[in-house]
Amino acid sequence: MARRAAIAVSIALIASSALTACSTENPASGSAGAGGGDSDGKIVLGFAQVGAESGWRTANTKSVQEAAKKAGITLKFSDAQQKQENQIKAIRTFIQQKVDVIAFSPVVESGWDTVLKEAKDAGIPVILTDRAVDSKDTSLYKSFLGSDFVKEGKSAGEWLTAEYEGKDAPVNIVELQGTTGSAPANDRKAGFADVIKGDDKFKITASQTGDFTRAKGKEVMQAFLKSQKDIDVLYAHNDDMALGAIQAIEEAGKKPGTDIKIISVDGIKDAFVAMAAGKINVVVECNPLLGDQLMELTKKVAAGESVPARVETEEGVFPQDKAEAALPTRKY
Ligand code: GZL
Repeated sequence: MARRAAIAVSIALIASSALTACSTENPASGSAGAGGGDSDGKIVLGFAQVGAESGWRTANTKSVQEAAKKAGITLKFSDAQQKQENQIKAIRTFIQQKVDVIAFSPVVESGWDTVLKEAKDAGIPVILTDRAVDSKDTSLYKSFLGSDFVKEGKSAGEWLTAEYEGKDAPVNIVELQGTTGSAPANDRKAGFADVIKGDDKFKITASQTGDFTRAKGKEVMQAFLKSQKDIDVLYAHNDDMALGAIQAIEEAGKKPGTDIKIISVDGIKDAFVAMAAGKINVVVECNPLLGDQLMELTKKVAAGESVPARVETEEGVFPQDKAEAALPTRKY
């Protein structure tokens, strides 16, 4: 009996947290806009965030919230806890509330046409931030603001081919993929594979999702260490999975960055600290600080002005020897 009661309580808790997580309001926000701004004439932006899975995501959320305040835009913010159904629910809520603009980072690439058509039919412009959708109908959104993930994957591959230039021995690679079906996971995998396919000494011997989290990254790396005879390189689609993998590698008595070279993506501070300690060999930057650019685009689409179909962010590649010097200026 007690067990059944405990299960009932935990289900209720999960359900209530999912609901509250879907519609947190920015304290600064007034009542919702009716498509013409809120009660004090401010633009109302509905933002459906992926979740809080990584350091990158936390920095991205902070950037959006701070930029909205600075721009005098009323932000209605939802955290989907990495579930597409929660993001769709949040977008539908924003439509009912008649916000002026909707922006979101699609947790996965597919399955958005229906809800984006509902927003279009309601006359609410949509801006994609960070991640893209695979919809053929590009009239469903006004602009995409974010990174070129294929380029990030290629940069990761280019570092590896340069690192092993002139060597013939096989290079066994394990890959920690991002969230299954997400644009960054699909594209970082494709870009990396495209570069290394030119030299058959490079072999990806195992590749599995770590869902962009430290915990899952550690768990999958533990499995790789058990199932793979030799691992020369880890390619992690984000820093949080790389940092989780470092724990697994050290617990297995190996030296991350030396016994197993590590290539990572994002560029959060913790990754720079690990790089400075010699545990990560290179980080491909992916800029989460999209808030100000998003607010500029929001103002333009709210005023019915035309905006570029794609706004790409500036990013760099940081090899280990650059980490120490770069650390003091890292903004996330
Ligand atoms: C990339 C972003 C990814 C980051 C991860 O733009 O969508 O999601 O690389 C984050 O850290 O979880």
